[in-house]
Parts: sequence; structure tokens; C-alpha cells
Amino acid sequence: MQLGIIVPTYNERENVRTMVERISAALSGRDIQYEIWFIDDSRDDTPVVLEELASQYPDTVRYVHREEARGLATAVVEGFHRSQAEHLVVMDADLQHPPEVLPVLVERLEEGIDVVIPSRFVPGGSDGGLSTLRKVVSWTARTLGRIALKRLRHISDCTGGFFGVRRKVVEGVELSPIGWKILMEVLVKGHYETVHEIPYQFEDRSAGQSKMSLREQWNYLHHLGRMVWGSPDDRRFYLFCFVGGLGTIVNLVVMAILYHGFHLKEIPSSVIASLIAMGHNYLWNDNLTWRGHAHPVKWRRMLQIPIFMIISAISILVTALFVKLLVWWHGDAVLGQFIGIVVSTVWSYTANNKWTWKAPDERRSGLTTIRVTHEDVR
Ligand SMILES: Nc1nc2c(ncn2[C@@H]2O[C@H](COP(=O)(O)OP(=O)(O)O)[C@@H](O)[C@H]2O)c(=O)[nH]1
Ligand SMILES: [Mg+2]
Repeated sequence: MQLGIIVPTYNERENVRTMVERISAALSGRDIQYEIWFIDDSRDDTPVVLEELASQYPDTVRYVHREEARGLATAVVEGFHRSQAEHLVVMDADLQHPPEVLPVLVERLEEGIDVVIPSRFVPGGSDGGLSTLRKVVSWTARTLGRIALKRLRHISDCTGGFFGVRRKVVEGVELSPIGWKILMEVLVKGHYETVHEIPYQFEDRSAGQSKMSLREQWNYLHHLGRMVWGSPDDRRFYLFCFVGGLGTIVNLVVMAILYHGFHLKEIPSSVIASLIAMGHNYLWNDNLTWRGHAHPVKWRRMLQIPIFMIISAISILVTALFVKLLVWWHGDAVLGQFIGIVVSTVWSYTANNKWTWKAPDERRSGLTTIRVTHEDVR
């Protein structure tokens, strides 16, 4: 089998027939062998309609009805296991994902792209089928995901739930059964090198009710947290920021004790506080952020502390530079300090990752080699 189309369904009796008809119209006349797998958790009579469809289209329509299980993510995972096809597509049953996109999607997979994502946000696409409120919620979810997870940063539509992958992308990958956003999970954990986005027009729900709820939004945040934790590279960055935050508190407390408590002069107080905070940060980073990444060679390990100190010193200078710059432009010094902290956090994380600790080679884990393209629509 070339193509397995996986469709999770929950009370979609008005939609599944049209869906099958539109898929078969879209793919007719093309040399594509395909099957549609409905993974159904419905409590209405959707399974009755699916049974009719399966006997009417014995070569293409298959379904499984689950009485016990529920949930979009587990349905998709079950579909991945049921279908033996080389290329797997996941799409919703409510026709918000137009089947007419399938031919191009399949063509790109056949050309060798690993992950193909129909996107509402590349030239030629649109997300007309959502209410303004849902658009705002969806934008927020997407933006949070793209900020939190490095692998999503260049993907314009990681929350749409419409995508195609080569089997090897998800083979052997343990996908979490929670969460609505299975594509994000695939992008964070999957084995792939190329992603291609093609535009599509997101349509209104054809019939029936949306199952998206406030609870799913909360679930999403929980899921996002788990994805960050499960992604070593992202996790390291957030631990680094956490340690930096802790270090700032230590710095201020020591400064207050020395200056107000011991009546030391301001400059020695400040320098001692900063040095103590630096040592504090080093220890946490060595034992938490980059745990297990100490240099194996002893002399090289001895260099870790001085390198860390040089990087920190440069960060302090960079921050001061931003303060000066803002004051120059008649801006606020504290705002300059804030911008400086953001910039120097990114700088010092990258530098420490590269020079202080021996972080695993990102190239090998595929992070730097992922190429994202989109359809050239004029
Ligand atoms: N198998 C299964 N499918 C579900 C479940 N919840 C939602 N779906 C399906 O997932 C797809 C997307 O759900 P939908 O309600 O349209 O969400 P929305 O597009 O975000 O409003 C539809 O095809 C639903 O039938 C579930 O618990 N189990
Ligand atoms: Mg929908």
C-alpha cells in the first residue's frame, strides 16, 4: 500500500460519507494505491455509516470502532499502527481539511520529502473557517509552541492537524497519548530531515460539532510542557534561564547583606555578589543544565570554570552596552538592562553549549540539518 489516510472520528456521521467521496474523487485517475483508516470513538451511529462505507468501498475504506478508548492522539497513533502504508496522512473528518490537497501532498512525499504539511499560513493559504475567537486562541497556541520548541520555529502551521509523513518519520517513535496536537509531537520527536508546506484553505466545519473545548486548551499547555521536557535541547535552554533567575536572586541577596549588613563599600559589595552568583550559576549548570556533559579529558575539564567566567564577563559587558545605547537614544536605562539581559542570555547559552560543556553534537541529532520549504505559489 502506498498511502494510508488516517481519520480520527468522534460523532461524525454526517461527514464521513462525503469525506470518502471527496477523497476518492480527488485521487481518482491517479496511480495511487490508498486506504482510508477511520479510527472511531463515536457514541452516535457513525460506526453504522462506516460499516456501510466499508462494504461499499471494500478496497479503500477500513475502520476500527473503539468502545473503551477515547482521544484524538491515541486514535492517530492507533492509525499509524493499523495502516501498513509507506506514506501516512492524518486529517480531520469534518472536511475542514479539504481532500483536494491530497494529490500535491502525496506527490511531495513521493518526491522524497519526509514531512508534508498543508498550511493555512503560507502564500495561497487561508484560515477562513474559524471564528475570530478561535483564531486568537489558535494563534496564541501556535506562537507559544514556536517560542517554546526549537524544531517548530520555522513551521508556519504546526497546530492544524493535517499532515503527511513517510513511515520512517514515526516508526519506533513513542508518541504521547495526551494532547490534541499530534503533529507537534511528530515534529519534536520524529526522524526527518525535510519539511515542505503547501497552502490550503481551511474550511468551515461541514456538519456536526467541534470537540475542541477549554479543557483541551489546558491539556495543550500540559502537553507543551511535556514536549519541552522531552526535548533535551529545549529543556537545557529553559534550565539555563531558570538557573540564571536563581542566580540573580542570590546576587541581590548577597549584595544587600554585604552593603547594608556589613557596611562594605558599594563596589566591593557588587563585585563579591556577582562573583558568588557566578559560582552559584556554574555549579547549578554543571550539575543540572549540562548534567553528564562534563569534558571527559581532565585538563579540558579544568578549563570549564575560566571559560564560563569569560563568557559571563562578556555577557555583563554586552548588557552594559545596551544600557549605554538606550541612554544614548534617550531611552530608559532599565529597559536597556532588560534588552541586554535577553540578548546576553541567548549569547551565553549558545557559547556555554559550544565551549564550556560538551553538549552532544546537534548535527547528529538532525536539529541543524532540518530544511523547511514551502510551495512556490505565484
Ligand atoms: N477517534 C477520535 N476522534 C476524535 C476525538 N475527538 C475529536 N476527534 C476527531 O478529531 C477531528 C478534529 O476534531 P474537531 O472537533 O473538528 O476539532 P476542531 O477542528 O479543533 O474544532 C475530527 O475528525 C473529530 O471527529 C476522539 O476523542 N477520538
Ligand atoms: Mg474540526
